[in-house]
Amino acid sequence: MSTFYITTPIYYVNGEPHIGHAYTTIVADAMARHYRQRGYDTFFLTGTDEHGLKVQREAERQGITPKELADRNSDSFKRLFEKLELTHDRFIRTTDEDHKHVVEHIVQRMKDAGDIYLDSYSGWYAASDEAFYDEDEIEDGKAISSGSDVEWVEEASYFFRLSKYEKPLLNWYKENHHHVQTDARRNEVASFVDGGLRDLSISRTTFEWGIPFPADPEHVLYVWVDALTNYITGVGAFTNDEMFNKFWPADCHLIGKDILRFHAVYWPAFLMSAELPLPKQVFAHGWWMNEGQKMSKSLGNFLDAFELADEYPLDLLRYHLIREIPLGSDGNFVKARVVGRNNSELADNLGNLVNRSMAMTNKFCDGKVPAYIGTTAEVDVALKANAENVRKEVEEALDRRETHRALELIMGFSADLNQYVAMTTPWKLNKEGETQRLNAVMYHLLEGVRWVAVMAHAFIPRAAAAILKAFGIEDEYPQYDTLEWGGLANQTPINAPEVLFTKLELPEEEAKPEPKKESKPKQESKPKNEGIIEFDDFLKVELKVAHIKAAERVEGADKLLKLTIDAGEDETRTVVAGIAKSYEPEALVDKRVAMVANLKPRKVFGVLSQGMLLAVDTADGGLELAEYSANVAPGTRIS
Ligand code: ME8
Repeated sequence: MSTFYITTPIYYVNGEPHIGHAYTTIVADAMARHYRQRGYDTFFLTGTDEHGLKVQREAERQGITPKELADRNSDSFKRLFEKLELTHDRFIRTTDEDHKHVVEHIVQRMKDAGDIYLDSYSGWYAASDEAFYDEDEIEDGKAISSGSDVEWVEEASYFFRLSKYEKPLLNWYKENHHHVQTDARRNEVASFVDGGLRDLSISRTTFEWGIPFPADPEHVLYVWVDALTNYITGVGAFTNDEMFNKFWPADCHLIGKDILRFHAVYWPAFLMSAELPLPKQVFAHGWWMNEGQKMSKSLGNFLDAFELADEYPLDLLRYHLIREIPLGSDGNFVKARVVGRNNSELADNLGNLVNRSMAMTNKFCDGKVPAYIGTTAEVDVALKANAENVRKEVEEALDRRETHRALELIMGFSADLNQYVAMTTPWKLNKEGETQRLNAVMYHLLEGVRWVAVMAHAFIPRAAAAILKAFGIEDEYPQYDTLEWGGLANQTPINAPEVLFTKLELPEEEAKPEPKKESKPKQESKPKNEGIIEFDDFLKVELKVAHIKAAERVEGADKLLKLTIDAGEDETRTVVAGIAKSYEPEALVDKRVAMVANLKPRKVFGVLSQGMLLAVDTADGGLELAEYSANVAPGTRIS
C-alpha cells in the first residue's frame, strides 16, 4: 500500500496559537484527509517545540518554569487542534521521552561522520527566531529578514560542518524541483547556499532549557537540531524500524516561508550527515496578514486561533483559509471576505445545490435515488465526463500541493451541477410527465452531488459528512475508489440534511456606508492661482506603468475588478478598479496601463487596493484605461 507522511512545523510554546498556526495545520489536515481518501496509508504529525532560549526567557518573564510554560501552551495547541477537529496521528512534544533518545542518536551519527567539532562562537543571535545571523543579515540591531532583535553571543560551541554539504544540497535542489517548493523559494534557498555556507554552531552554554549535548552536558543542544529531529521521532526512528521504514522519508514537510532555511538547508544536511534519506519535499507556504497589516507582538494584532474557531463555522474557516490564497502565496485575512465566500460560494453554490437536489428528489422521486439506466443525452454524457475530469484534476492539484486549485475545481463542479439543473429543468419534465428523462436527470444530479461531497470531504469535512449521510454513506474518509459514475445505488433513500450553510451578516464596519467627509471650511477669498500647482507638487504623484498579470471579479461588487499588477517591484500589488462594466477580466491580462503608485493603500470592498488606474469616461458612459505598448517596461515612471 502506498504511504503518505505529512508534517507541520512544531510550534513554539512561548505564546498562544494564532491564525498562522491554525492555517498550516488545517492545510496539512486537508492533505492528510485527501490522501487517506485515495487509499494511502497516511501519517500526519504535528506538535510543539518546547526547548530553547526563547521559551526559557518567556517562562522567566512569567515567573514559572519552562516546563510549566511548555505544559500549559502545548496543551493549548492540543485543545485548539481538537476544537478544529484535525486528524493528526501524533501530537509530538520535544519534551517527550522518546524524542530525547532519537536526538542523541542523530547527533551521535553526525559525530561519527566527523561532522561535529568543538570551537568557540562569536556572532549575532536572535532569540525570537532561535537563529544565528551574519553581519550582512542585520541592520540597526535587527535581523533584516524577520525584524527580530539580535544580541551578540560569544561562547564555546560545538559546530556542525555545514559547509561540507554545500554541493550536495545544490544537487538536491537541482535533481528534482519537487524537493523544495515553491520554485521561487527554492531559487532563494539555492542562491543562499550558492553564496557559501559557514559551519553552524549547534550548542550553547549560557542557558539550560534544552537537551544536553551528548557526552558534554555543559552544553545545551541548539534548539533547531532538537526541533527538526521531531520529524523522524514521530515515525519511530531508532525505536520502531518497521514504522520508520514505512513512513520515512516524509512526503511533505509543510512549513511557513519564515523557516525555509532551517528545513531546506540545515535539515537535509543533518540527514545527509546521519546517512538518512532526505524528505521528498519541503513546501513553504506564504504569510497571512490581518486586514492588510503584518501581525506582530508590538501591534498586538495576532488573530487568535480560538477566537476564529468560535467566530466561524469550522468548515467555513477551513474553506476560506484554503480557498483564499494559492499555497505558497501571501494572504490577507479580511472578515468581509470570509462572509462573502460563505454566502456566495458555500451557501449560494453548494448549499443551494444540495437543497434543491434533495428537495426535488422528495418531490419527484419519492425521496429515493431513481435507477441509473445509463444515458445518451449529450448533457448527461458531458456531466459524467466533467466529473471524471474534475476528479483527476483534483488529484493532480493535490499532488502539486495546489490545495486552493482543488477547491476551485470542486466548487466549479458544484456550479456546473447547478447549471445542469437550469438546463435540464426537472420541474418541467415532472409537469410534462417525462418520467424516464426526469429519472435520468435526477440520477445524474444526485450522483454529481455525491461526487462533490466525496471530493470536498478533505476541505469541508462536516458539510461533506452531512451530505453523504443523506445518502446513507458514513465512512470516516470517503474513498475515491467509490467514485465510479453510477456507483450511487438505485433506490437509496435520501434524508436531506438540515441547513448546510447559514448566511452570515457582514461585519459591522464593512456594512456601514463610508462616513461623509467633513467639507473644508470655505476660504474667504480665492487665491489667484487656484488650480495651478508647482512642478514639485506634480512630482509628488508617482505615476507608473502597471503590467496587469491577473484579473478577477470581486464577489458581490459588480463594478469592481481585483487586479494583480507588476509595477517593476519585488512583489506584485493588488489594485481594485471600478472598471468591471467596461472590461472583461480576461481582456485585461497583459495590458500595460497607467497607475498612481503612491496613493495611500485603501480597503475597497474588503480588499486592500495598492494603487489607482487612470482612465477616462467615454461617451457611452463606460471607462477607458490609458494604455502603453509592450515596449514599455512595467514600473516605468510616467512623467
Ligand atoms: O518557527 N502566516 O515555530 P512558530 C502563515 N518552532 N503562517 C504562519 C504565520 C503567518 N502569519 N505565523 C506563523 C517555529 N505561521 C519553530 C518551528 S519546526 C521543526 C520548528 C506558521 O511557533 C507557519 O507554519 O514560530 C510558520 O512556519 C510557523 O507557524 C512558525 O511557528
